Amino acid sequence: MASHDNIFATPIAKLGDFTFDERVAEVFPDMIQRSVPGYSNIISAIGMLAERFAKPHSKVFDLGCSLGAATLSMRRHIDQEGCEIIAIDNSAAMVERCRLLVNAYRSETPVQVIEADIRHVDIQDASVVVLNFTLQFLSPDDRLALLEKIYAGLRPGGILILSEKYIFDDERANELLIDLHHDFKRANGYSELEISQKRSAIENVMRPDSIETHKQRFNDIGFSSSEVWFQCFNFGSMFAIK
Ligand code: GEK
Repeated sequence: MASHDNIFATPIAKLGDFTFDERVAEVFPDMIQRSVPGYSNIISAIGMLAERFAKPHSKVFDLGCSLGAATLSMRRHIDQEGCEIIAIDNSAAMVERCRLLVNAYRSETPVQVIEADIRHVDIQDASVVVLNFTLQFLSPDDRLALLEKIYAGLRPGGILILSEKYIFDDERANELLIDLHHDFKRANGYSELEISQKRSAIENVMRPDSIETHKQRFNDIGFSSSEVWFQCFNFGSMFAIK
């Protein structure tokens, strides 16, 4: 059975900023399932989108791959000669486990798992790029620079899939969606203490954008179409097509 996330279950005297260390990597599948509404649906649909958009002799990038859930979903669906998946994360603990999981199954589509900072990697000849709950951890300037680099590295007709936590300009709507997310976590067995300690730890490392900000940025960069294709409470996923 997968390890249970109880990282924030007991009072932590000095709450540090959240990091993707050994402890987090160990419980990650449990943590993300119980914390991100719609996570499994999004993972499945990323496979379906990759099946449509992956092209022969092109590259598919999974940026901030963690344990490779999106990579594995895409690998199950892609059937294109010469197509290669490149999964990247800068957490050594995640990359080590991701390699084990990727190597546990055989497939015609090769996967490279690379330990690197996605702000500094080369993106070229891509038909699909996935940022599944990763962009939100970068600073606003880095977000724009990364999205511009992705746009430049995508083939015409290529797709970016961007899943994020959102904020909403309407304060009442924003509060309601945050409350519903907390209800979701309670329903999944997280205590009040866990919810509030995780919130404090993550607030310093994660500053969400609104859906409008994402759309405007896609437009300014030059993507020809973009849309929200999934939303549950304050979490969702968009695509942007070059
Ligand atoms: C999934 N996509 O399961 N460079 C590389 N990796 C980074 C960087 C960076 N600059 N910043 C953060 N990360 C996954 C889930 S988790 C989302 C993604 C979450 C990595 C970080 O190490 C972590 O593994 C991942 O981005 C974010 O489909 O935990 O909420």
